[in-house]
Amino acid sequence: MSARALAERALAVLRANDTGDFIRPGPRVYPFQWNWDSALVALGLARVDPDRGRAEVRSLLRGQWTDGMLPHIVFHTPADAYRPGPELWDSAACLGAPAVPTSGITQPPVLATAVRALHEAAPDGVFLEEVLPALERWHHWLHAARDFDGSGLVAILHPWESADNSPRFDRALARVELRRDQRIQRTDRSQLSADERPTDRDYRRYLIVVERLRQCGYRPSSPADAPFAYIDLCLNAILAAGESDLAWLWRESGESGERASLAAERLRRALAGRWDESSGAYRDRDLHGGETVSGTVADVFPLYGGAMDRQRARRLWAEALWSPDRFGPSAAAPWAVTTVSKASPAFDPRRYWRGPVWININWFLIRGLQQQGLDTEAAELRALTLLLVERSGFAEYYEPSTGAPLGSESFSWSAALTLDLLLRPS
Ligand code: 2M8
Repeated sequence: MSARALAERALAVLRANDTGDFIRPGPRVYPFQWNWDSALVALGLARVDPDRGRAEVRSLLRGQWTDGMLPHIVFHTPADAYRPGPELWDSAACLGAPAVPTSGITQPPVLATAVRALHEAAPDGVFLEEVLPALERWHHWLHAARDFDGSGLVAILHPWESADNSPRFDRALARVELRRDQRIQRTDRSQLSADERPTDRDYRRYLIVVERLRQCGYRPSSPADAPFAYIDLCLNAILAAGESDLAWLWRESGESGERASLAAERLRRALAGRWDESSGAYRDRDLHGGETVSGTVADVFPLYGGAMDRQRARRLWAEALWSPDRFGPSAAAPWAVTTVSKASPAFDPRRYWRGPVWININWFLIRGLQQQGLDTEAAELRALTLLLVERSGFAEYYEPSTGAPLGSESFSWSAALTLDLLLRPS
C-alpha cells in the first residue's frame, strides 16, 4: 500500500472517532477522553490538521484540577457503555476538581511533546500563551505531589496511571487485599474477549485502590496512605522528554523555561541511576517493596527519555529490543516489540499489556533510537511497525506471532502515530 493510502486510512479513523468535542480512543469500548490517548492523537494531527490537534489539547485541559493534576479520564458526556465510570471517582466531592467529571489520577505526560509537535508543524504563539501555564502546572504538580522518596522520580499510585495489567505491577498489586463481598462492574468484557483483558481479580484490586485513594481526595501525603506506589520507568522517561519539550516551548515563547530544563536534567540523572549493569536493564522501584528488573519493556524504556549514551543504547537494542528471545522479532513471533520479554514466565501474547505489541510503545522506542543516533535500528523498527498496521489495521494491540489485531479496532493512537511515522520530516 502506498504511504499516501495508509495515511488516508489513518486520518479516516481519527475522523470517525471524533465526537466533536474530543477524539475517543476507539469506536466501541472507550466513550470518554483519555489523557495520553488525546495527547498522542494531537501529536499525529500535527502532521495533517494542526487546528484539530490544538482543539484536542484544549478539550483535555478542561479537565485540569486547580492543583495542576491532569486526570487520566475526562467524562465530557455521560455514557453507559463504559464502566467503571464517573460515579466511581465522584470528583465533584473533591476540592479543586473542575466542573466536568473526571478521574482522580493521571497518566503519562505526553502532552508537552504533542504541543511541541503542533508548534513545529504550524507555529501559533497565541496558543502557546494559552496552554503553557497549564502544562507547567501539571508537570510541577507531578514533582510536588508524587516525588515521595526525593529521588527526582515520580510515583504512580494506580496501575491505570501507566500500563494497567503489566506484570511489573503484579507483586505490588497482589499486596492489595481482596474483599469477599466485593461486586465489580466492568463493561469491557461485553465487547472484548476475556483473554485479551485484565482478569476480574485485577479489576477488584484496581477498584480497591481507587476507593482508598478517594478517601483522601486522591492526594495521599505519603506512600503509607496509598496501597500502591510504584516508580514506573515508562512514565518517568516520558516526563523527562516532556520536560525538555516544555523547556523548548517556553524558549519559543521568549521565556527561559528554566524549571522544566532543570527538571529534565534531574530526571535523566535519576533514570540513569536505575541502570543495572549485571542484567543490562533498568530497575523499577515499588515503594512498598523493592527494586526489580521487571522483564517488561520498562527495562529498556529510558531509551526514550534520553538518559544514556550511544554505547548503552546499542547494547539495549542488540541484547533486548531486537533479541529474538526477549522483545524482538523471532521466527515464531516476528512482530515486535513485545511489551513483555518472551523469556518472562509472565509473557502472555494476547492479554493486553502482558505481551502484545502496541503501536505507542513502538513509537516511543523509535523516537528514542533516533534521539540516540541509531538511525538504522530506528528505521528497522519503523518499517516493521508500518507493515503491521498495513496488514492488520489500526488495532489497539497485536498478537506477536500472527500480527492479529486485538482489543478495540480502529484505535485512535495507532492511527495518529502512523501519521507521525509516515509524515514527520526527519
Ligand atoms: C486502557 O485503560 C482503561 C482504564 O483507564 C481500560 O483498561 O479500560 C489503557 O490501555 C490506557 O493506557 C488507555 O489510555 C485507555 C484508553 O485507551 O485504555
